[in-house]
This record gives sequence, structure tokens and C-alpha cells, in this order.
Amino acid sequence: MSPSFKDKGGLRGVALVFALILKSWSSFIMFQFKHYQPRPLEIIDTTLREGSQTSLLHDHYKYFFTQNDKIEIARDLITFGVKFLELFAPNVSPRERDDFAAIKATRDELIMQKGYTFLLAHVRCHPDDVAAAVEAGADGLNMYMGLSTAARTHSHGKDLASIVQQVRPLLEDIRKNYPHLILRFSGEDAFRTSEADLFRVYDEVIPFVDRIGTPDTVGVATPVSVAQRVKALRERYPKIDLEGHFHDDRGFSIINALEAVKSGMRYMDTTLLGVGDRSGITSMTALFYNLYIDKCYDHLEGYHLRGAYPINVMFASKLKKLVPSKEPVSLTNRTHTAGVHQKALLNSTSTYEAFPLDQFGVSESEVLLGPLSGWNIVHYFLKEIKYYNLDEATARQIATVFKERIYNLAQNDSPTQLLIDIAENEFGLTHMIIPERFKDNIVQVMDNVPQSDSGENGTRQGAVMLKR
Ligand code: HCA
Ligand code: CU
Repeated sequence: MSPSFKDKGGLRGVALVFALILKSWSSFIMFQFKHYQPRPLEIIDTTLREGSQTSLLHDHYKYFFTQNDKIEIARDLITFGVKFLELFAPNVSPRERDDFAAIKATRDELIMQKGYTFLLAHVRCHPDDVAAAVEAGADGLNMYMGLSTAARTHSHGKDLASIVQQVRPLLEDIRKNYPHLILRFSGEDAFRTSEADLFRVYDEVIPFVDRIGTPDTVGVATPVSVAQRVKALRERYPKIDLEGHFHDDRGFSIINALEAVKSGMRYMDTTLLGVGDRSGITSMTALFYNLYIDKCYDHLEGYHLRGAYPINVMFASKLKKLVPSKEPVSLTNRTHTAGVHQKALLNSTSTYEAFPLDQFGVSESEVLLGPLSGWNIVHYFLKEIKYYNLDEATARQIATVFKERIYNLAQNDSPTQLLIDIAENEFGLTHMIIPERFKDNIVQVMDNVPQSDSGENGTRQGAVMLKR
């Protein structure tokens, strides 16, 4: 006999109570940092904090990311496999407070699908910042204070003893009152701070924190100084995890991060396309690309590398730019204009491409069908790869139609052809006019190389040439 309507209501009630218990249980047990097993490399994405300080936003009079931008960026980072997002302290402005809540809601929506992502508030060693972050529901606090002579003289003006007097009791208090919070303390400008001065402060805070940050705030570090510093810190604090943050003033942000990771630094701050204050910091996809090339496969655990290029395109569109030519995971890195190269490429792509960019999503299928593909990818693909005239609004409409149809595609039909059919036949798109003599000058290799043939030394046959 089937249960009566009333019984069903009862069952629903039980299910609701069960769901509530599960929710509160999970927020206390499952999602606590102490139950999380950190991977060999944990990216702390700071696109929404450090990255928001990029002057590139000013180029288009945009100045800041909108809340929708931030939600999309956070969602795509979580989908990519990032588990730590650094955000501004919520008391920076009412807008940041709202955005914090919106990002948190996005994070919560993705828990069932992608697991938990920790939101870290970037806070000064000041009780107001701490209180605001706690109120906003941050999972952790990324605290910082300048320890270098420059910071002590020209910024906060405190000597090391006063810094310790301010920071230690604050951290002790937070640890006592909010034991679940993930705490990090950074000695800002660490690479212009002597080891003795760093140790003087770190020794005092170590009992209360989960990680120590060593930011290269002004970009003075070199691979040699990084390796030496990481070694010294690991020797003195063998049980504590280290976090790096390398600015690109000398163009060393990638090599320094790579060196640090290889020397045993588990946490690395990165941003999408490496944007940040001045020349920015390490680009996340550039770091993964180099770890892959250097066969540090452990460090790639849990990241969706094929989403690398699509996430770069998404983010570039937020800055109203193309993926920059100096970003290794870029289409530019697969674009050949030298005639001699083109002929050799037809025979084997390995002649002028040493590395497997297709594994990082610089491939036709990933760009169109990857998990992150949205209207901006469609816009980019049609405009930059296929050379159609179109604006963003049209790209949005085409993307909607494309997404509706793509799942009904017959097995042998190509998504590219479907997109082109929609673009040409239903939206009447036309090609940009390129002078005849330049038409064959550019070759982009957008093939998918079979898995077994993707090693750096493999001959990467079967390439499909894509001439614009
Ligand atoms: C800043 C400086 C910072 C902080 C890094 C950190 C730096 O913008 O506040 O908190 O570890 O480069 O030192 O980004
Ligand atoms: Cu910085």
C-alpha cells in the first residue's frame, strides 16, 4: 500500500530535519580546515584582491570588477580546482562587504559539485578588520604587516618589538576565540627583510598560525634567494606550511614561484593572467604549465588543466583584452607567422612547438566545449580565431543558441561547424576583410593531440592547421 498524503508529509518533514542536521553537521565537521588534506600545491587565488589592484582596469575606465564579474571569476576558479580564494577585508567598503557575501553564496552553491572552497580575508593586524572578516563568515584570515626597514621607517613606523607586541596578543586572541579560522601571518616585503628580523617576529607568531607568508612585495627576489629563503624557513619551522607571493617587477614571478614550489613551499598566491599591483604577480596557468613541463606531476593534483586557456580567455574578457602574448597559456603561443615555420609545422607541430598547449585547453574543442565555455569564449572564438565581425551582445545570443543545440549534436557533427552555421545562417555574420596578401600569413595550431603523443619529445603528428 502506498503511504498516504499525510505520511508523505511526515517523510518530507523527516527529510527536512535530516537535511538541516547534515547542513549544520557539515559546517562544523566536514568543512573545517583541520579535516582538509592539503594537496602538494595549493593555489591561493588572489585575483579578487591583489588582481583588483591592477592598473589594467583603469585602461578602460572600469576601475573595479563588478559583482557579476567577481561571481563569474570565483565560479570558474572553483571549477578549475582552486580551494582557497583571497578576498579584500569586508570592511574596506560597503561594496566589498556585499561582494564578499555574493562570492560566499556562489561558493556554497558549488559545494555539492566541487567540494568546499575556503574564503580568506586579507586583513591588517587590526581588530576592526578581524571583526569584519569574522562577521562576514570568512574561513580564514590572511594577516600581514611590513617588517622591512622601509616599512618600519616609512609605513607604520613601528620597531620589531612593538610589532610583536601588537601582533602576538591579537593572534593569540583570535586563535582562542575562533579556533576554526585558518590563520596566516605575512611579513610584508619579506625579501628586503633580514632573516634575523623575520625570525624574530615569526618565532613569536608561529604557535598561533597555520601558515607563514613570505611575500616578495617589490619583486626583488631571484630563484637563488628564493631557494635559500625557503630552505632556511623550512629548517627553522619544519611543521609550518609556507606561502609565497612573488611580484613581477623583474619578470621573475614565474621562475621564483616555480623555484619556491620545487623547494617545498606548499601554498602559492597567484592571479589569473598574473595581474596585480604594478606588473602583477605569478600567473596561475603559467605556473601549472611550467610544473607540467618540468614533470612535477604531484603538484598538478586536483586541477583541471584543460580549463587553463578558457579561464584565461574569460578573465581577459573582463579586462577587455586578449590573453596577453607573454602569458604562456595563450593562443599567441600557438600562432606562427614565419613562412618557413609554417611548412615545417604542416609536417609535424613539434618542429616549432615544444610543449603540449592542447593539454592546457589551447585547442578547438576545449575552447568551445570546455566546462567553462560561456559567451566570452564564443565571442573570442568567432572573432579572434574565425575572424567574424561581431559584438559582445551578438556573441551572447549566439552562445545561448549554441548551448541549446550542442547537446543534441549527432556523433559525427563538429561543434565548430554547428557554431559557424548558427553564426552565418541565423545571425548573418560576415568575415572581416583582410587584405589578400596577408591572408595566409598566420597559422594557429588548434589540434587535439592524442594523449600518448603529447610528451614534450613526441612527434605531434595529425595537426590540423587553422589558417585565418
Ligand atoms: C598588499 C601587499 C601584498 C601583501 C601580500 C601578503 C604584498 O597589497 O597589501 O599579504 O602576503 O605584495 O606584500 O600584496
Ligand atoms: Cu602583492
